[in-house]
Amino acid sequence: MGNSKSGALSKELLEDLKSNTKYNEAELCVWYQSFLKECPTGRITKEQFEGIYASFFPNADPTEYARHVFRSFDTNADGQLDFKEYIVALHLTSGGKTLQKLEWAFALYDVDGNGTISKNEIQEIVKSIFNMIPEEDQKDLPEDENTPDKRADKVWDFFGKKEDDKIAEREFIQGVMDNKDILRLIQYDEPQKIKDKLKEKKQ
Ligand SMILES: [Ca+2]
Ligand SMILES: [Ca+2]
Repeated sequence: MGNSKSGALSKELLEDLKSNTKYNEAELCVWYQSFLKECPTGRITKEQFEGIYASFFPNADPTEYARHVFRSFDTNADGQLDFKEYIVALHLTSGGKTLQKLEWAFALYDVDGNGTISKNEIQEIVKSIFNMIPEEDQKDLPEDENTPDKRADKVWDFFGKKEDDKIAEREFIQGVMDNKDILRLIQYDEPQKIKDKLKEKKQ
């Protein structure tokens, strides 16, 4: 514990992060120093986290989505992200292994954390994703997935579920691996949009 106050990573945490993420010791130490610079307390609060998202999406409302993402990264549910949770988040959102990413996606969609996903939970997350899509862009979405409810229906149909059914983690991961459309529907596909916008600007 004393180590964290002196600005160095404990050996234990370092070993843990080395084996669970793609980062090596040198990288982790650099991340840690910049983390402490940004967050001298060694913790990121929910408000700070929402602020980061807000700065990325000035034309939309990412608050709800940021809240869900924060919850999915706050594995010990203490309302703050410590360095370990932060690094795991970084790892997952920037090219972690597929299985790890899908486990995280499951945690994101399992809003109440009871181990299964209901249709309501799909609707809730999809709705928060829609809030991040500027209205003018929502008009370009395919007819059968241009509202949160339609999109949730589509996901639910892909899984072959009835209204009150639930999706367990293994089934969720398998389904997403087997069907690229599900993956597309459950995530926010900002990259393509940004690419398109940049293309438009160049022309
Ligand atoms: Ca935490
Ligand atoms: Ca649930």
